[in-house]
Amino acid sequence: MTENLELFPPPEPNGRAQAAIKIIALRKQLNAWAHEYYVQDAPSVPDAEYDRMFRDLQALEAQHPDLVTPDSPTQRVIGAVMDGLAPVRHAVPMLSIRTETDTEASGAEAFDVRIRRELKLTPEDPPVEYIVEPKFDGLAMSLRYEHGKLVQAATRGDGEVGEDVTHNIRTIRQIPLALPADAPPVLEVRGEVYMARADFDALNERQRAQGGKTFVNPRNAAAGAVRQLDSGIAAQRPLSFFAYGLGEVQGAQFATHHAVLQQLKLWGFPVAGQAGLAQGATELIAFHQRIGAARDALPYDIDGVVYKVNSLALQQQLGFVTREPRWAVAHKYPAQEMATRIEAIDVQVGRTGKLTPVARLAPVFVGGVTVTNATLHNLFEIRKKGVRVGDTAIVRRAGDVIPEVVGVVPGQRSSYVPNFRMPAQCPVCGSAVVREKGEANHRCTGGLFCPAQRKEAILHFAARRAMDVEGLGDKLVDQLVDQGVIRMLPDLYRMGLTALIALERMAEKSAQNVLAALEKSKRTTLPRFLFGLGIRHVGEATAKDLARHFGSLDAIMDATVDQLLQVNDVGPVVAEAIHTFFAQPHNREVVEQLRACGVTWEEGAPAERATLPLAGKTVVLTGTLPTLSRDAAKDLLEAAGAKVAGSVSKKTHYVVAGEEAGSKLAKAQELGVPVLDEAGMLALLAAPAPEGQEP
Ligand code: I6G
Repeated sequence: MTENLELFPPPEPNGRAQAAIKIIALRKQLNAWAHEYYVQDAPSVPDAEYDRMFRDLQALEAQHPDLVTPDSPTQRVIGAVMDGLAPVRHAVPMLSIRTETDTEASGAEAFDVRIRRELKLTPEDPPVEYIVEPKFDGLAMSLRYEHGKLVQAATRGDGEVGEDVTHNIRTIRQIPLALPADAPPVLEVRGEVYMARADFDALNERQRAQGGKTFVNPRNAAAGAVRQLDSGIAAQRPLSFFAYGLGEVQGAQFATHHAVLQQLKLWGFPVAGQAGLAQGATELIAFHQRIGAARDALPYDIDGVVYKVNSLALQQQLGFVTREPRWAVAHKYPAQEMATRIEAIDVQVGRTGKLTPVARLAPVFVGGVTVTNATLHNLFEIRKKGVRVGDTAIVRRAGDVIPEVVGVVPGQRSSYVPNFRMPAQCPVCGSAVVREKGEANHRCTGGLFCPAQRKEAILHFAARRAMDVEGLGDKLVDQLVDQGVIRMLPDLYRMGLTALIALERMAEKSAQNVLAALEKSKRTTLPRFLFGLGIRHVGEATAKDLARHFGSLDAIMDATVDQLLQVNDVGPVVAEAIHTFFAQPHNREVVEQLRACGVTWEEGAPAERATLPLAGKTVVLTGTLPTLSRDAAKDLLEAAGAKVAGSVSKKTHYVVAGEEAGSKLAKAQELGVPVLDEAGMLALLAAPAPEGQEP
């Protein structure tokens, strides 16, 4: 930017001619950068640099209002609010395109057969050359440039007469307001205005946050934006554009559609990167399949591909049937959105206890499969979308994503239907259902008891940082639960060798190892056990704080919310979650049974934090210690009241360093933080609590 500023120094007073030259240069540079950013997706300068130059241009134009022209990058949002959209007669009609509804490969073959027949080609003649482009799910648009300046943007309308939406289309950064000098004096560019999926999601998110209307799909959002009367609103709806053809052109000629696309690219228009040439039906089919396979990964929605005869002379020879060109066809993919009736709304309980309302649908073919269920996400989504049983819903299924109800067709309800309500009890286990403040999801509080959550609960309980049962992975847990060997957590400690060996691919030796690991896990610590119970919001650190504060499990189980709030770092949400968990009789029952199976830990008296030897001290571990694992050292330090941190600062009290300690050791030495080895750390742990010394 410094260089550019030197190129364009501030204007001298009254230097109108000089200002005009600078304005032109600034616009040229800004347009080039905008093209790199919005069309090529390859910016060469940071945004801040663009913004600074943009402000320079604004300042210059403010000093010389007579030099402001509509094609200046400062003039994209013109600020005027229209009374209505004026009709525009297209100089060359905007055609529609024939659709090949056969979504299978034969759709491409049928098109090729028709073309060859029309051109009277014999089987001996070479394959016809086609061009293939993705078909965007957006709105057709015609952009008219006169002497290189955008003068009008119009919708398709009925093909003859569309609507003037220039004020909104100017806000689309991918659309050039001015063309290079070699552009013909009259040029109409035809293409599709659309909204990228990420922009659509962000827009809906913003609308939701502001309590505004959300949109069912990117196409509807784009259509709404294009037809706004106020360009200020349209500017906030992020639209994109792809060019795919020409309308009226004076002063330029082309031999092929491929050449048209190449030239459009050179004039600064975005052209679909997937477009390409295909020789004959076989290559059309390959294209259809290749773009179809990439469809879900594209950042925008496409509903098919368009095949066109590449030679413009052949296009002319083929001509039109009514309003459709014979030389082009849209070959569709299976629709990703379809309308169907909602027969019922059920509630499913997920592995983590989340309750998900699911719409039971009249079967509908969407996204290539027959769909009978679609997620409604949560109660708030249902309310927002206004979904009720009996409604005609729009169901979306894209790729492998779970089908979802994106909205309902308005005005179809003939009688009163009550609003859907979330059940107060879990439909699987009957435990209380709760929704925490500020959360959208309802959850079952059944935890360990709820069959829907069983597998997840077992895996969490057995995890390394919890009970550390080696060898109890998800495949084994799947089998144990599916075969009914384990119904609740304590069954883990009750199953025998015979039940394990009976499982698929379980050798006796492996079964013995699993049982040995389970036996070993019985001797544990209170924090590990507490963490292993999977109480919502109780992570390792909270489990440690709870154990330290209360000393025994019974004290924690019987604590009131107020007592729980006394614990370090426990706030109202966490206290409530712990209290609700232990208020469920079945959760207490699980705990008792685990104890009865021999799970033990050492309990202590409620700790006075200040009497712990390392109370108030921050320690950093680095390198490999000779006998203790990192986790074991951390457990010991935390049990002694220390806070174990990840990085060294002036506030660190000790660094415990083992072999191959790196930068943390160097930092400690640099800051003069005391460095201990493992023996030094153990000695420190054994020492009485030091009083009030700071490093
Ligand atoms: O509606 C359309 C979408 C895409 C088209 C089209 C297209 O090409 C990629 N091409 C033509 C020639 C027409 N409509 C009429």
